[in-house]
Amino acid sequence: MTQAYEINFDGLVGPTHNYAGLSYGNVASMGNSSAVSNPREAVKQGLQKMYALHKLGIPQAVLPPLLRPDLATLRRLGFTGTDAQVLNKVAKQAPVLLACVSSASSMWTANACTMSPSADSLDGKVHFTAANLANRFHRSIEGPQTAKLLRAIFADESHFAHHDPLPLGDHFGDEGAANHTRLCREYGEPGVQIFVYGKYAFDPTQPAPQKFPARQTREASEAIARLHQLHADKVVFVQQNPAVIDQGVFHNDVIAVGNRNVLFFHEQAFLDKDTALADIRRAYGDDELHFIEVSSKAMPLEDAVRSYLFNSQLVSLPTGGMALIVPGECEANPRVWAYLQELLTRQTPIKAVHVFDVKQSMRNGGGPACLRQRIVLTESQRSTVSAKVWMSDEAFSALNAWADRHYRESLSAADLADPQLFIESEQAVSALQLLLTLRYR
Ligand code: SUG
Repeated sequence: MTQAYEINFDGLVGPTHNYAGLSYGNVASMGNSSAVSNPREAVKQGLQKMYALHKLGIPQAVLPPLLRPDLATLRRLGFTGTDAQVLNKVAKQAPVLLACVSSASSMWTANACTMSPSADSLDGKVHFTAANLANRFHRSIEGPQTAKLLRAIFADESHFAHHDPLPLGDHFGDEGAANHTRLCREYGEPGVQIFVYGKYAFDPTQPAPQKFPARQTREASEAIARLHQLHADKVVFVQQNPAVIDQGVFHNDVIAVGNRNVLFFHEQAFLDKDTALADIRRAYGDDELHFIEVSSKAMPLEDAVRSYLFNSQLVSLPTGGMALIVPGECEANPRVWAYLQELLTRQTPIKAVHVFDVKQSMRNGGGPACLRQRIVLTESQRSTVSAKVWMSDEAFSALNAWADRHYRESLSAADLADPQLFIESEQAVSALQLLLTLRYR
């Protein structure tokens, strides 16, 4: 086995971070529609979390934001004139489109792609499929841009295989790693990949949510497993419980998280839990495997969704054991906090809980786990990445200074039409490209 590391690539929150209520089925996004945001605080909250994990000895890197507002999309939709005229027209004629092309949603890099480590793929390459995010228009424009960004960072074709986003449309709706978990003994060993889907696209007789959308289809998950050349006996497909989607669990990572030999999940997460766990156990083999199941009695679904307990990052500590990286909302909820204290007294690999304030992102339904994409690389794969994406003392202070220079402290819906905001965003992205020595637009 070649040793490999799991690196958290966190999304840097973009300068247009705002609350527009764009995600039907995501209770935080729906509830905070038209609140005033603070983009500078948002990016700094993310940086604090990244830096703290780096200090804990956990490999950490950044993924830069996509440029917003995305004027090219507005021009495709028929808005003409100078940049300022385009913004003025869309603000008057279709403000919801302005909100869509202004969303800083690329910050939730769990949705950027699905990544498979080289140990799992028949051709021995690291595979990436940028997510098409077909279900939400504001997110669907990310896919091709994210694919370009990933190709720019992981450029060495002898190590990395990139796949275009799946065809757009409901049938192949794909939300990336938010519905994908990998279990393994060591990161460099072959692992089990669990693909969680919300519905079958081509078979309407199968169970599906009634109220809110199922963003990931079984057919999309199967396509990714094929593209990534995964061994059939190491892949498990599991249907998410449609009833929890209808209660606001719009991605599986809102109700389950896995790392190495631990799967931490809510009792109601899966449609057929017993079969799911048996399939995972079979694919994993005989080694020690921990299923940490949280009952509805211990944790009503509503508390889980509001606190984002399961949107924690579950990370391996260099000192041994694992830590849960939870949002402040978990500490603020007495039931959730008591549960976490009790969990730490049990004989499980989870030995610590660290709390972070990522409220700016949480108000749009993005917790700690949404903000990061996990990428498993060997040392030789990692050495091919020439961009300065790695977290360090120097990077932390340079990125904070960059945010101070380029980010506003307040943004409302009305501000999105300001042509100056577009200019500021372009300047921020250009400066960041220089800082990271990375061209991605
Ligand atoms: O896709 N929210 C994002 C949150 C993504 C969370 N990611 C994971 N669970 N992995 C979404 O719903 C809200 C934007 C707004 O309403 O302004 C938004 O896009």
